Amino acid sequence: MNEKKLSQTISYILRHHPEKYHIQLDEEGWVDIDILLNVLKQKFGELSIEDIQHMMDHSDKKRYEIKEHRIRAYYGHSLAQKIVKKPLIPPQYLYHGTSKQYLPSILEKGLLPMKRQYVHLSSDEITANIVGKRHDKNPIILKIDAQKAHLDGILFYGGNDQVWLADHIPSQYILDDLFLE
Ligand code: HQG
Repeated sequence: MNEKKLSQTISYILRHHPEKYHIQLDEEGWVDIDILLNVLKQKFGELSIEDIQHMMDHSDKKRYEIKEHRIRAYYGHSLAQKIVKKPLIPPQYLYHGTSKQYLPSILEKGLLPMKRQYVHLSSDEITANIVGKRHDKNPIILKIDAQKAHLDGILFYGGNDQVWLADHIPSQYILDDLFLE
C-alpha cells in the first residue's frame, strides 16, 4: 500500500472533488467511511478502515479525522459546498508561511483564501515555515495578531492542533516583525 498516494487520493476526494466519485459530504465535511472505502477500492484494491487509520497514524500531518464510522478532512477544502466550521477563540498570535513574491498583494488585500474556502494559519513559526516552503525555498513568515482580529470580530475556526482557519485576515493584523529565513 502506497500510503502517500492513499492520502493524496483521500485529500482529492474529501477536500476538492467528492462529486467526481458521487460522494456527498455533510455540511461539516463528513462522509460514511464505507462509502469512501468503496471508491478507494476501485483504485487501491481491497482496503479496510485499518489501512486508512495506519496511514493517518504514520502521516507527517494530521489531515483527517475518523469518528463514529465517518471520516472528514480537517482543512484544505476547495469544493463549492462551503464546509461549516465552528468559530473558536484563537491564541494571541498565529503565523502564515508564504512566498516573498505574494507579499505586495497580501499587504494590499490581506490574506485571502485564494483557491480554498478558508485562509490557513499555523499555530507556530516552525509549522508556518514548513507550509511556506511549499511555495518558496526561502519563505517569509507573517505574524498575525489573532487576538486583536478576534476582538474586532474576525472569525477564526479550528483545523487541527497546528492549523487554524479564517475567512480573511485584513493586512492591519499582520504585524511588522516578519521573520526572514
Ligand atoms: C497566498 C497544506 C496573493 C498564501 C499546508 C498562500 C497548509 C495570497 C497561497 C494548507 C494572498 C495559497 C494550506 C493575496 C493569500 N495575494 N497571495 N492577497 N492571500 N495568498 O496552498 O496556506 O499538506 O492554498 O500566502 O500545510 O499555503 O495539503 O494555502 O501562499 O496547512 O495537508 O496564496 O495546505 O497542507 O496557497 O496551505 P494554499 P497554504 P496539506
